[in-house]
Amino acid sequence: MTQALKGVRILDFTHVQSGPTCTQLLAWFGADVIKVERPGVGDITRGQLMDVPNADALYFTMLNHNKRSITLDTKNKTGKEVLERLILTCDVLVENFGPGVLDRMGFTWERIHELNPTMVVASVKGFGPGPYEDCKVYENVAQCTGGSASTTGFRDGPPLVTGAQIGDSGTGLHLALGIVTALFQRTKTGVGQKVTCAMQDGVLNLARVKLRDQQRLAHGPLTEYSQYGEGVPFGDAVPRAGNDSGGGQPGRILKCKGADTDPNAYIYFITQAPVWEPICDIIGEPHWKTDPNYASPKARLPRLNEIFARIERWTMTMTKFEAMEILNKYDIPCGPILSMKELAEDQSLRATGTIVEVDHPKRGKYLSVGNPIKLSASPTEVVRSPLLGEHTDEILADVLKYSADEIAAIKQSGATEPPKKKAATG
Ligand code: CAO
Repeated sequence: MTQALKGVRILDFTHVQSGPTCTQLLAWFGADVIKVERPGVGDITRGQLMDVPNADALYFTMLNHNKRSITLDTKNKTGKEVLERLILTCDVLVENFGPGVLDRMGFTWERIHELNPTMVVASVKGFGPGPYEDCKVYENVAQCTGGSASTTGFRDGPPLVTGAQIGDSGTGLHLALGIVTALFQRTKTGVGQKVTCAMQDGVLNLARVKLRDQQRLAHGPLTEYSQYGEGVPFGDAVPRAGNDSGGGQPGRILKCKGADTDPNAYIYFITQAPVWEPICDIIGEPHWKTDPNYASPKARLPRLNEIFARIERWTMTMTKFEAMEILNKYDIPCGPILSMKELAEDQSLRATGTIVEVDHPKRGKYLSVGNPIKLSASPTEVVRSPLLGEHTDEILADVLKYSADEIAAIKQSGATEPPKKKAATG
């Protein structure tokens, strides 16, 4: 079976997380992704949070599967010429350098478009045009400036960032969609275009329900937020809502058996209106089905703290998995809080390829998240990340069609290798 993006060649000029997430997805769909890295250094994540000496860190390996690596000093004259040839040969250039870096290298959009009018040029930046466009940005900055942090956490605590990398991986995902959309448009127009995703915009897109609530505030209190039932007045901005559900069906995280010692012995419980009657029966409050103070969703809103406290008395009598089993029988939406350990050991995630075991020549076996997007006619096989410059020779020869003499000259120029340290004299 062939893969969806087979035949598409990507010049992967990305580093750290946001860009590499995007190009890894494209590689998983079959694109030939050529990662360009600085000689001797490579993507900084190769050496960040290292756990095995002299082996690429998991930070790198888990974001760069199915790619080839070429080392190239793009500030070197010959290196620039090689980069130009790559631009002529590839369909897409993806980058997430700091603002202005590509321009300073001499590769403005105009220059790239002139070299290869069919090329799609895709960029992640921290911010779009405006007061912050020149700023460098990492994950948590994006979470804070995109509306996530101000709406995450508890009302009486500080803003919180989330563990899910919505700024980096979230924006990489947005960028991947932009790229395949631009490639699709190219099949009709024959020309490339610029694709840009700002991390602030990506986070705001993921936090759009909170912009919904910001506007609802103008018309009255947010009745599904706990603070409404607690009689705490709302200010002029959307407050943090703890674990309240972000939707129209109230929900909370509730303790289960063992929560005193196990930090993850909790379940998310949603009191979806159509299953209110079975909820009342299960927790032992059958009269709530008809009591006007509890029978309708509207009547329940000011009493959510009391209702969830009662449900928690029930969930605390069993484990999160036992609770889930009972609740699922009645189609009551719920979800155990799964630890990373539990996810790593989950056999069904292994079976679907969402968690994969990968073998690496320097670090041995490790777990990674595989392709979360399943295409029935484009299977993904996760292949280990490349060593730094592992494919330099084959890319120069097979992709860029340099002769053996030309390759020797490129190497001689220092374009693909770090400068040699001068031998000590005297
Ligand atoms: N050969 C020669 N030089 C190279 C090179 C290569 N192959 N690859 C990169 N460089 C050089 C660049 O030319 C640049 O040099 P100048 O500053 O002299 O022009 C230099 O490396 C640094 O690039 P940078 O600004 O992208 O890197 P940084 O470590 O200072 O900043 C980051 C990192 C992530 C903050 C910044 O790249 C950024 O803001 N990116 C956009 C937003 C983003 O994607 N953030 C998420 C990152 S994941 O958390």
